[in-house]
Amino acid sequence: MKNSILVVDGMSCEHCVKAVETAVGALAGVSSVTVDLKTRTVAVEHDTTLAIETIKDAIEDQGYDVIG
Ligand SMILES: [Cu+2]
Repeated sequence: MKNSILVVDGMSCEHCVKAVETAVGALAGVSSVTVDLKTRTVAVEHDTTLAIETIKDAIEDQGYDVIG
Protein backbone atom coordinates (compact mmCIF):
# COMPACT_ATOMS: atom_id res chain seq x y z
CA MET A 1 0.00 0.00 0.00
CA LYS A 2 1.22 3.42 -0.92
CA ASN A 3 0.02 6.93 -0.09
CA SER A 4 0.35 9.42 -2.95
CA ILE A 5 -0.49 13.09 -2.65
CA LEU A 6 -1.26 15.06 -5.79
CA VAL A 7 -1.76 18.81 -6.13
CA VAL A 8 -4.73 19.49 -8.37
CA ASP A 9 -5.71 22.79 -9.94
CA GLY A 10 -9.30 23.71 -10.82
CA MET A 11 -11.25 22.14 -7.96
CA SER A 12 -13.55 24.75 -6.44
CA CYS A 13 -16.56 23.18 -4.77
CA GLU A 14 -18.14 20.02 -3.39
CA HIS A 15 -19.11 18.96 -6.89
CA CYS A 16 -15.44 18.90 -7.87
CA VAL A 17 -14.57 16.96 -4.74
CA LYS A 18 -17.19 14.35 -5.56
CA ALA A 19 -16.13 14.11 -9.20
CA VAL A 20 -12.50 13.49 -8.26
CA GLU A 21 -13.34 11.11 -5.43
CA THR A 22 -15.63 9.08 -7.65
CA ALA A 23 -13.23 8.92 -10.60
CA VAL A 24 -10.19 7.97 -8.54
CA GLY A 25 -12.18 5.70 -6.24
CA ALA A 26 -13.34 3.69 -9.26
CA LEU A 27 -9.77 2.72 -10.18
CA ALA A 28 -8.73 -0.83 -9.33
CA GLY A 29 -6.36 -0.87 -6.36
CA VAL A 30 -7.52 2.34 -4.69
CA SER A 31 -8.53 1.95 -1.06
CA SER A 32 -9.17 5.57 -0.12
CA VAL A 33 -9.33 9.04 -1.65
CA THR A 34 -9.25 12.24 0.40
CA VAL A 35 -9.70 15.62 -1.28
CA ASP A 36 -8.77 18.82 0.52
CA LEU A 37 -10.10 21.88 -1.31
CA LYS A 38 -8.12 24.38 0.76
CA THR A 39 -4.75 22.85 0.03
CA ARG A 40 -5.87 21.60 -3.43
CA THR A 41 -4.55 18.17 -2.62
CA VAL A 42 -5.82 14.71 -3.37
CA ALA A 43 -4.45 12.00 -1.09
CA VAL A 44 -4.78 8.51 -2.49
CA GLU A 45 -4.07 5.26 -0.69
CA HIS A 46 -3.47 2.60 -3.28
CA ASP A 47 -1.79 -0.65 -4.20
CA THR A 48 1.75 -0.30 -5.51
CA THR A 49 0.59 -1.97 -8.73
CA LEU A 50 -1.50 1.10 -9.57
CA ALA A 51 0.69 3.63 -11.40
CA ILE A 52 0.53 7.26 -10.36
CA GLU A 53 0.05 8.14 -14.04
CA THR A 54 -3.24 6.23 -14.05
CA ILE A 55 -4.45 8.27 -11.09
CA LYS A 56 -3.38 11.52 -12.79
CA ASP A 57 -5.20 10.53 -15.98
CA ALA A 58 -8.41 9.79 -14.07
CA ILE A 59 -8.31 13.26 -12.48
CA GLU A 60 -7.46 15.03 -15.74
CA ASP A 61 -10.28 13.16 -17.52
CA GLN A 62 -12.63 15.00 -15.15
CA GLY A 63 -11.28 18.33 -16.38
CA TYR A 64 -8.78 19.19 -13.65
CA ASP A 65 -5.04 19.76 -13.90
CA VAL A 66 -2.59 17.75 -11.85
CA ILE A 67 0.20 20.24 -11.15
CA GLY A 68 2.24 18.39 -8.59
CU1 LIG B 1 -16.79 22.36 -8.36
